[in-house]
Amino acid sequence: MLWAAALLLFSGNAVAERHDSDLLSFVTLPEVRALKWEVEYHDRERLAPGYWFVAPYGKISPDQPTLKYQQYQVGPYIYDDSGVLIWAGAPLYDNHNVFDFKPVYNIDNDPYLSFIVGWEFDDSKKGHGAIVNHHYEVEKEVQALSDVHDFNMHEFNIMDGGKTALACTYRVQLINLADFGRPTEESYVTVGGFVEVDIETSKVLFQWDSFDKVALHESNMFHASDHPAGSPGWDYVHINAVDKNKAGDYLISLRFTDTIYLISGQDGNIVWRLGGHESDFEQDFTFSKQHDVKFVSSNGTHHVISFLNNASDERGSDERVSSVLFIELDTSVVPMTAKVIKRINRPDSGLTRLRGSARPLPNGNVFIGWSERGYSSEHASNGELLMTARFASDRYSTYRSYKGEFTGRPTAPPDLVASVYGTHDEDMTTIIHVSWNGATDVVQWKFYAQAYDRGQPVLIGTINKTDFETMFIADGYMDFVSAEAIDAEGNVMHTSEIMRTQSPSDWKAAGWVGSDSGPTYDDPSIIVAANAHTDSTAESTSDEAAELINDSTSTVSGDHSSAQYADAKEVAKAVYKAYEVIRGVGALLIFILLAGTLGGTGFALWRHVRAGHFGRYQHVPSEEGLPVEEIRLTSNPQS
Ligand SMILES: *[C@@H]1O[C@H](CO)[C@@H](O)[C@H](O)[C@H]1NC(C)=O
Ligand SMILES: *[C@@H]1O[C@H](CO)[C@@H](O)[C@H](O)[C@H]1NC(C)=O
Ligand SMILES: *[C@@H]1O[C@H](CO)[C@@H](O)[C@H](O)[C@H]1NC(C)=O
Ligand SMILES: CC(=O)N[C@H]1CO[C@H](CO)[C@@H](O)[C@@H]1O
Repeated sequence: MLWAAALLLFSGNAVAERHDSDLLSFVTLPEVRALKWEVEYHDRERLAPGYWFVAPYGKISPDQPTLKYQQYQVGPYIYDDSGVLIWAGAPLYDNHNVFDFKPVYNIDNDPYLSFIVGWEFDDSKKGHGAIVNHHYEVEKEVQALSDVHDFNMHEFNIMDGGKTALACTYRVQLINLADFGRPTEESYVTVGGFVEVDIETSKVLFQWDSFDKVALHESNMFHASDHPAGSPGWDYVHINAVDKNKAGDYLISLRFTDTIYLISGQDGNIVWRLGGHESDFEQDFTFSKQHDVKFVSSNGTHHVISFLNNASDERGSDERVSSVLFIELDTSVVPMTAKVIKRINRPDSGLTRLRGSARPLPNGNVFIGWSERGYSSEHASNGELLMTARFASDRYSTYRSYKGEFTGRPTAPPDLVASVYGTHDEDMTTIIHVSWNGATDVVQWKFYAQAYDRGQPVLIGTINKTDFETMFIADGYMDFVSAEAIDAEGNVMHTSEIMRTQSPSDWKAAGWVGSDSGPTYDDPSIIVAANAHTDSTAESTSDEAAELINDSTSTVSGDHSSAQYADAKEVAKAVYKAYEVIRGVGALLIFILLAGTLGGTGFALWRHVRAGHFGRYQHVPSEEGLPVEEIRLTSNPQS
């Protein structure tokens, strides 16, 4: 009894530690275990077009590398708004934590992706900002500044034209405590600031920090009675966002002063403060511990800004629910005014203690990342809730989440895996899985097979793309399989490599009851033609050519004629074997002679196939492949 209970307890723990039902898995990309989503739609029709951009991580500080094999889970990921995976970006930076992963539209006419790559576990690398193009190639890496301990994880904000970027900085300094009435004492503090850097050279063009601008008493984190600290000291302001308007002034968020500041791009002075102890505005609302402060619009006198009012942090809560606020600031009046023009509360009435993001979308909707467990929501412009989503896993979070349109065109070809099953030559089935990591608008997949390595690829099926990975079931034993990704206009976007079909290593042991030598590949053109014929027998029983293949076993009723089908396969194999011989000798003439001696049934069928169903299947050009069909036609003495 006791040991049974102990066993139960033990197995329960083991399951809890190892469970992976919250992760996706793919035949084509077994190394990727991307997170699953739980999505709830309230009004799907009104969602903005676009994809989700998230960067899941387990914990912010990087893990020590291990020699054990690890699958890809952590890093930049794109999903569509049903939670279907579009791009698993973890391999790009080998499972490194990345932050602030988002689509970027202000560089040139193409969309880009930007994110912050986290620091190395042993601090050997400080992390960097990365810009990736729509082929998923790294275009730029902006390095951390030498005097900060890492490339800060909060912000990598690319300015119009893509020449410069804004980033937050943290730096350790010794400060005199005169502001706390203790002029004879000193403490270490971590000052918060930001830089505008040249993306090409990582050179600093503008630098600001709180050291001589924001006094200690503005902080809600440290107080006049606190003991002085050694390095790295008091994190007294905690900068977590920076943006810039057309006038060249910077908008920053200091989380531990509960204040948003406008910093002059001319001289670095504080132009105004919103919130905190020293707000310059008459305001009809409060906020605290805010995140992701951004300009929505800004002219000389009026600004609209958005931010996440988490109203909460690790130590406690100031409000019962976190919210996103859109605030209109009028700086042309005295006193200046700040008014809430939109407030969107967290849909589950929860509190976002850490992190988060909020962005208006082009159609007026608002997309919000509440961070923990990837919890995100989309709202209509009036705040109405349209959708919520979160990771199925409670083991991951994302610092921010974004939505936006994006066209991904990976340079790497689609990945394809094929395998074959069956017990007899007549019941062989080939299962094909295909995916194309990062491709955004594949509409269909076209599948091809070849009769032998240099054979002509024959179209064996066209199906709609259904998920990240699409499965296709092909009749017969297809080998040398490939797939084309097709866009909405029917254009070929890319073609996979030609893959050999995986088969059981011991057919007999696996249940094979056919010939001792095991199954042989089918010629795809014959299978396709035979299927096309049997599919259409019902409609065209009067077809003159059909008589030629009429034998005593065939049924006139038009159901799937297994005899014809088996014949077709026989012919396929005969032709295939003949061709194998030809290839060995290398003489077309011999092939013609050999082919001429093949059974009349085969040729009758062949002629029927060509006559009655020309155009039912197609070929794609092959570099090396001989045009098999044409050779056979020429070889037919009756045609
Ligand atoms: C700025 O925007 C406000 C509100 O839209 C408008 O009333 C004001 O005239 C604008 N000022 C300038 C200088 O364009
Ligand atoms: C494939 O997609 C097209 C376009 O969306 C649709 O009309 C068609 O019914 C789909 N075919 C299947 C088999 O689902
Ligand atoms: C096939 O042959 C049978 C028996 O000889 C005959 O009754 C039938 O009409 C033929 N069917 C066709 C399609 O010619
Ligand atoms: C509405 C509300 O409770 N706002 C609070 C936000 O946080 C600040 C600072 O912590 C509080 O002073 C406000 O009361």
